Amino acid sequence: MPRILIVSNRLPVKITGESPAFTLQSSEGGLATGLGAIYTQHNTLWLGWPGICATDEAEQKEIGQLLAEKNLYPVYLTATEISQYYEGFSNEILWPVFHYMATYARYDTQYWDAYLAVNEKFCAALLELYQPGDIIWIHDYQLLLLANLVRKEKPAATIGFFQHIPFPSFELFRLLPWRTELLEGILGANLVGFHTYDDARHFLSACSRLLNTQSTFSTIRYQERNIVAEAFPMGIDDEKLVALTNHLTVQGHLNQLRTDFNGIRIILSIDRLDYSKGILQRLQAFDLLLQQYPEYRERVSLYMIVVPSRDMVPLYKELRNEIDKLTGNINARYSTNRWVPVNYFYRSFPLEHLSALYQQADICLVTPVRDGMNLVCKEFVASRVNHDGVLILSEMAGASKELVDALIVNPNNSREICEAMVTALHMAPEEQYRRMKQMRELVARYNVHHWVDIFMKRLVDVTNKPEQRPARQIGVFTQAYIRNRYIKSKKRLILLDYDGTLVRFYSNLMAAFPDASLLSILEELCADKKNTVAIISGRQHSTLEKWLGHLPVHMIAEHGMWQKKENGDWEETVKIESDWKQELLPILHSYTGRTNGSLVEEKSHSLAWHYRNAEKELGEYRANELISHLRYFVADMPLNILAGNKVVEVKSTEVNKGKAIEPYLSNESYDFILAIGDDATDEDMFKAIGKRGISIKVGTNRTAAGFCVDAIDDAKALLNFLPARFILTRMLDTVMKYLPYPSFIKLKR
Ligand code: GDG
Repeated sequence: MPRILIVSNRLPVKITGESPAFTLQSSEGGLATGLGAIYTQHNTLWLGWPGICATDEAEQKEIGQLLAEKNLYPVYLTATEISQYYEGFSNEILWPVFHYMATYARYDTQYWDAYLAVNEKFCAALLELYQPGDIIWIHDYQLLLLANLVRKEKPAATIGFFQHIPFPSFELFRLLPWRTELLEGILGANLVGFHTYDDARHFLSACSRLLNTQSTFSTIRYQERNIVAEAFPMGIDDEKLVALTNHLTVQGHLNQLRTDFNGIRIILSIDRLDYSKGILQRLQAFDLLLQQYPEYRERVSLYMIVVPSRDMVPLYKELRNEIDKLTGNINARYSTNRWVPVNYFYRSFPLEHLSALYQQADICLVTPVRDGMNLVCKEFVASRVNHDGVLILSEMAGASKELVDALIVNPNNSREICEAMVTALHMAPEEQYRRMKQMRELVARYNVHHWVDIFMKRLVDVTNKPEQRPARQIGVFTQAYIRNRYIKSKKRLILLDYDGTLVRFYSNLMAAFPDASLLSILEELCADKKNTVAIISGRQHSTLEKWLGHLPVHMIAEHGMWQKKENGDWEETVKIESDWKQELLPILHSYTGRTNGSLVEEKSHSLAWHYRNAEKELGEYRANELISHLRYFVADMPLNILAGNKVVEVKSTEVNKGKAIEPYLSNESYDFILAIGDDATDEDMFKAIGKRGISIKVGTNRTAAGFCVDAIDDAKALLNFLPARFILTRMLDTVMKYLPYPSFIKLKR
């Protein structure tokens, strides 16, 4: 297991006390809570700012020792760096722009200089720790330049970058004066992760518009490297929260809350102090509730925790003042001797206290105006071990894409939030149970361990993927050489994909039957006793049989699931369970529901989502989203997700065209092997053949195949030409006989 070097602006601890008695405490905040749970369980070092500006060498040494015991390594920052890099560039420029509040941004060039300098400082500290083979995992918007700085020094390093806050749409991102540098910084990574598919899409779009990058699905081609950008929705340590519910201290807090609130229902709100969290709008909605529904006065209280954060930034100071004012105003208007409408706390609480609140609250009100993910809502769900309580969640939080059983609201619409509170206060226990059960399953399944595992697996996967050399275009001479090779050989194997290779795509799947010209090419090839011709397709076997069953061609259907035997019967070659199909079908159907013109095809051991008939842009957008969604969903299942030509297919890893042709390849007597295909599923076939045969990709030169042709007609022309008996072809053969093979066409015997 390689070492993982986590790098983030802050270490996941706070240093308290004074020299010589410093102590460490876990710190609040999404990143610390999420990764803090797992970093101790892996071979992991964590590099970051320890939260204090220790200038004294003795102090630094003492803190360094304390941290090193926990595999934590400090990067010390000066007060000016904190003010300009962290409070300035990160929180007065990047944070507002990335949270769609660009008017709050202050584009100060000094901030930029400090940002660059601190990223360089992190780079130097990281390189001191780095050993070849380590995996570097950089976190968040404070370190957008770091991946590329490291890449310049260590070109072969494995670097992942995860952004915890949203990535804005291009129209917002382009406002940044340093937009190009920032993108280039991120592109130093091999894998770039975001919480939601929309964030990943915005990033891909910014790269393509500002840097002119090419991207296919989630892979960006930039400066001769591939960078993958995908969604990895972050989870929480749900088991820890569940275990906490029985904790003695938590039970104590619970009893206290029950006594204090004695029948008064609690609406819970927990956030860091931040304008992106929609705290003021939430207070307005609560105010509206008390105005419009006086019957809730003395019956419902808002329990609002605001954790101090960035309070040195002027905007945050102002926000705090406004929250204080509005809370005071509500309390002044409605408080009675036995009831306070808003129980407001401007401080942080121990997790045990939060756990009690999560359990005791009737409603959790999470209404950020923008949030990368939001972990509070997931923590609330995990703590509801009795499957009760209602979550009201903003549609602007990344979590709303997953927790669809919450009451979803627009955080700027105080009337809607107010009505959602009323609905929640009246929600029947059965309905609460149904919604909470679904959400709990989801939170448990996609927990923080799952998040780390799949990010790491994907990082290793994308980093180790060999760079493909562009395939050679087949011209007249190459064609002639191939024919020469063909003529000289004694036993030939010709493997042909069907759709996109021999026939064009049709809107109607069943309209792609072979025309007379194709049938004649196949007949001609089959007529030669030296040839074994096999059609190897993702199509269902019944369809292939209907269209080509009368020809003496070998046939492999559903990427290898079915094979036609010598006696003409079809045989299911791989025996595997396909229970997973029932689990995935609803997901695929939900995409069909949202994408006019798309359809789901259920095969015996695979599922395909076709979007050929969908509006082009929408189809591609949804296909990417689906792939991203499925990749997360099937991470623990032995399934492959394939992006074909206008189709996304999920199938067992046991089945692919490479495996399907193994029995043929094990026959040593073939001295001429030719394979032609057009999409991702054919790549397995090309890889299996390797240098033993001639592989040809139709349509693109980014392939494992050795050669490529532009179009189906070129592939058919080649197949037509191989056995041709025209005078001219024969003359050409004679010439070719005396010319040596160029190296690229020499085949391994
Ligand atoms: C960023 C992104 C993304 C809160 N109060 C106390 C306390 N907390 C803990 C919560 C939760 C965490 O802080 C807050 O996490 P969020 O996700 O809600 O928000 P951010 O801090 O803004 O996090 C966000 C996240 O990164 C992860 O990627 O979800 O979108 O903005 O865990 O429990 N913890 C303790 N006392 C408190 O009073 N102990």
